[in-house]
Amino acid sequence: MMNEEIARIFNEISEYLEMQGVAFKPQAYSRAASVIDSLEEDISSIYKKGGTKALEDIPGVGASMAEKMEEYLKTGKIKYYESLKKKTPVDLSGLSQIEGLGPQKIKVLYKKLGIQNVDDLEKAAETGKISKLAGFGKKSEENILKGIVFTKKFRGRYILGNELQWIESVAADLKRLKEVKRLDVAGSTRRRKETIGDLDILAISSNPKPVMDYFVSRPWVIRVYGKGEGKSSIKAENGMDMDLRVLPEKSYGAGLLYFTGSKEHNIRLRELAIKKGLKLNEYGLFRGSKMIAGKTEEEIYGALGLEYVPPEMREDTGELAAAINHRVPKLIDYGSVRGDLQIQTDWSDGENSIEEYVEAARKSGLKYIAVTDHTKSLKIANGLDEKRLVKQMASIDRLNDELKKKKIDFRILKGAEVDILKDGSLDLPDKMLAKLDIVGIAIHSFFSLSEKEQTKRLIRAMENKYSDIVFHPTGRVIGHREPLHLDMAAVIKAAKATGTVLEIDSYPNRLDLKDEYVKQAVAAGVKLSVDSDSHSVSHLRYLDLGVAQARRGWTKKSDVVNAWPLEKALGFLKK
Ligand code: DGT
Ligand code: CA
Ligand code: CA
Ligand code: ZN
Repeated sequence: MMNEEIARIFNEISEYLEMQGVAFKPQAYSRAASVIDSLEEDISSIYKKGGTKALEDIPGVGASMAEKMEEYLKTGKIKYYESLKKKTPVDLSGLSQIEGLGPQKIKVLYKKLGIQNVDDLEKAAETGKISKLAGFGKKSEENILKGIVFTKKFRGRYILGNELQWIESVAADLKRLKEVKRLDVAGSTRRRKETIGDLDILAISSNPKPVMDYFVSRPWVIRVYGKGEGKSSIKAENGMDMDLRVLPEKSYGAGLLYFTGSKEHNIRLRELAIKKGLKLNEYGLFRGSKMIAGKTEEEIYGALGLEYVPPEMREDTGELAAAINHRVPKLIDYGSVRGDLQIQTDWSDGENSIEEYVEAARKSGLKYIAVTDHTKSLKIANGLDEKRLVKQMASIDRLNDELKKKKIDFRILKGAEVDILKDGSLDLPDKMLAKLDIVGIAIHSFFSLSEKEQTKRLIRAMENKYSDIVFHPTGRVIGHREPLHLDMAAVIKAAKATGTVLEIDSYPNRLDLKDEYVKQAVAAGVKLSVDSDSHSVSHLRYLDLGVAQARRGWTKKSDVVNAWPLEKALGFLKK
């Protein structure tokens, strides 16, 4: 919203002025910023009603600030701010997040060492340059390094799957209040983006005060940035920032649409509205001053002549064209995976026995699982050689017999996560592979081969007639390991040609394939599997994260082999 944006700019102006050693003015700007940020009414509507005079009525806002706000509303820019930025081109908001670094110190670091951003800062601290500056010393250099680590860990983005349970418990806690009529977590969380920055929570309530009182006084709140009846902002103990906004029921759909984003999707929608002579904002869809839609998202999409777009698709990757033509795919539903095709047990590096997995999988509604322990080359994971695999297969036969005798509708498939060796050959001989129900193939070594070599290696492995599924195809680990160098277009083409399934690994820091490749694979007619890659029964719950990634890649149920009944899935895999 406009208010937040102006508050952010005023805060930065304050910091720039402080860097220059200007007296009083920095405090004035930062005071005004915090008032503006906690205002109920949007700056643009205040301005519309009473011009700069009305803006001056805002506590702490003087004539020159009101002028700058007017300039921003009219041009989207504040020249004064731009010139301050040019004079000292440093990433102020990034640097001032580091504990103990204020504008004065940032200025010295820039003037003496040319430090413009956190990366520069880290290099300088690591090479001992900061401790040599007057007023810094060894201790503060150490603290800067610690602060950088902390910032990267706590102020960076969060992996959605690691936070989702907690987020859902927070939402459930707030929903319990009798004053809350409806509550949703919007933003990137609702779009199920693999990483999230902050939380944007929306609610309907006719009595917001007790809701806000409750919100800011939760025991896990470590800082309250602002509290009002329309909006409150806090920092949680895990470092995550959170806004709660209370909206009127008649605007709730418009608010939900706006704060779900993505920003790019919003911009496209607004452009479309303008083309139709309408105006769309977070309060509703308007013709002139008459609101024609706003209560629900469906109503707004409908009034714009669009089919409803699920949140996971709202990334401006062609979804509006699909919605205009009423060709939005019917996405795979959450909870529709019937069998998990990648599970590691205590035969290799998993924590639980096959029996424990069967029990947990049945409880979570699955109809089949494939046991896919690692193979012998992966020594650190206690990979299975042929002898142990034969033994495991016999024990799976016994367990399946028991299930049958008890008339339990559940099947355990014999499988393996077969290591792909450097040359693209597989870690088990064909005569072993022939005995398995599910042959998953995966790269766990030689991560840095060139794109040409790595692509050739993977495609050669896919061409083995026993290969069924490529597990975690690109090998990335979010925030930890870059993806393999692969020509994904060639891999997708080979998957289609060989009938090999590509996996969406649902593990929170993998989500591999990622959304973009999922979309390309689906468009090419390649089939997918959504697996948990469980190393413990508690990981089975990640399957819906994989479904989310599938939805972000426009996947239908018919594209996902393990959303099908077992016989049909095996029919496809073994063909
Ligand atoms: P995040 O928090 O970085 O994971 O990503 P989001 O998508 O949750 O973004 P956030 O928290 O900055 O803002 C929440 C939503 O509000 C965003 O998805 C779309 C909307 N929004 C924010 N800023 C703008 C803007 O400047 N223009 C438009 N049209 N929408 C915006
Ligand atoms: Ca957000
Ligand atoms: Ca936000
Ligand atoms: Zn693996």
